[in-house]
Amino acid sequence: MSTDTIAAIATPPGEGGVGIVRISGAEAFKIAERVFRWRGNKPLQSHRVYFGAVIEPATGEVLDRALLIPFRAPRSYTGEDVVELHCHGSPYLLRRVVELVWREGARPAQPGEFTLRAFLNGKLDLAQAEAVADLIRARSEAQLRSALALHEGKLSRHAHALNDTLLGILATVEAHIDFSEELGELDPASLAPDLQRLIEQLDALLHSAHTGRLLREGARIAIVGRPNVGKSSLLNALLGTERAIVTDIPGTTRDTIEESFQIAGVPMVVLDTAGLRESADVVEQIGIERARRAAERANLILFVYDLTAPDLETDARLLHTLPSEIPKLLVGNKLDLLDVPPAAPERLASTTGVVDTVFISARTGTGLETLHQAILNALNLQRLGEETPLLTHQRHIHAVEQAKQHLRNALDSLQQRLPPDLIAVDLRSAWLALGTITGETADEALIERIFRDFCIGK
Ligand SMILES: Nc1nc2c(ncn2[C@@H]2O[C@H](COP(=O)(O)OP(=O)(O)OP(=O)(O)O)[C@@H](O)[C@H]2O)c(=O)[nH]1
Ligand SMILES: [Mg+2]
Repeated sequence: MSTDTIAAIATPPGEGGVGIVRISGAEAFKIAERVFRWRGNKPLQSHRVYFGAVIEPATGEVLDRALLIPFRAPRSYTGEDVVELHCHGSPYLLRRVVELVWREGARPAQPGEFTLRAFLNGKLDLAQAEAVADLIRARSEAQLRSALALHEGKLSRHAHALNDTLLGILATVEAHIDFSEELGELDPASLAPDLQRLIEQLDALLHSAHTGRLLREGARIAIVGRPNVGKSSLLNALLGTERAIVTDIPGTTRDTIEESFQIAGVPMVVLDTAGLRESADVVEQIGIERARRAAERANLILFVYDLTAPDLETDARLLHTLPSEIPKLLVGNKLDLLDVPPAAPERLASTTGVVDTVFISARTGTGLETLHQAILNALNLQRLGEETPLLTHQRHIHAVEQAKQHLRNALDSLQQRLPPDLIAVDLRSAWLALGTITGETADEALIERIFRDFCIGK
């Protein structure tokens, strides 16, 4: 590992109230003392804030009045000596300050290099380092919460515990290789249940991946149904604004409308589509085609029908033409116009993929809260962030899938009473795969790939 001193602007490009230049490495304090003048000029003490001036050491020219915070190793972000210069947030000024710091002996930091050093110094593991990038990119409450959980080490601890159990099993198997005479043959009945349980725990993790991905990318919800049932009204009600045109003319919506919103902090993208019907109108036909495509790419379909003018025959036919594998909520609309409670739409509800029925009035807002809950339930998001950590990264999903496959092989070999060294090979591969989550078993190429995606200054 290189231990030279690195420096970069840590705040985003553009003007801001404050801009930060970060320096990390053995020379950080020395460089800071050359480019910064403060009252008394006594040696810098860790974890204090100094008010002073950034100066050109050669000329004494003042570049900015600024704050300086020194962090002595190992109590810093990177685990090395770190100095932060909090200047005024002018891109030009920050450029001059960082160039001055480079001239005085630091070199420009690579993308993610501060966090890489934190990882190499044991301040963070790989999953936690990835969480730093997630935190920076979080755009909703739910993304923020899942990034914080990852950063705080929830997944790391879980992966670590699973790998510990795995090592225990491996130790038993290896003992049977080394001391086969004393210990006799490996007994499948004694090890199989432990292996089985591990596989189940990995399965539970993989199950959370679906939720994790929805959180990262936002769930796509398509509103579909016959013309005039109130799809655009529902879009407006969900968004709380008059985004889409609503009229009593069937066929009002032509093009698909896509908008972002959140339910309980979970990011969602909702799509309003053209009403589905046979149409001779070319523009409407194209709209209907787009509606079908929107439905095919959705995580959830809200199938809206009109409680006041039910045509269950046609609705059932339409429902059957939608992709059967995508979950659907039946949304009976215009509840405000009914004098009697609506009947359960059994004909429709029996269609494959229909998970629930909700009655609403898009006009008055009745039933919207129930619909929110039904959407979270249908997407399996209602028990967010409980015991099992969420797998939010493709890399972590892959690691768990690999580990599970190796454990399956090990279990097969065990049950077929194959030699213990064969079983040990699979157990070791599973351990290697699972350990890449925290980086315990990650190789250099993997580590480099992860930090390459970071921004400079992080
Ligand atoms: N009373 C009542 N009227 C509603 C409700 N929701 C929609 N409407 C009315 O139903 C008509 C159609 O509403 P839209 O939202 O345009 O229906 P749509 O499904 O988007 O129609 P297309 O875009 O033509 O497919 C309008 O006159 C709305 O005001 C409701 O909950 N109650
Ligand atoms: Mg519409």
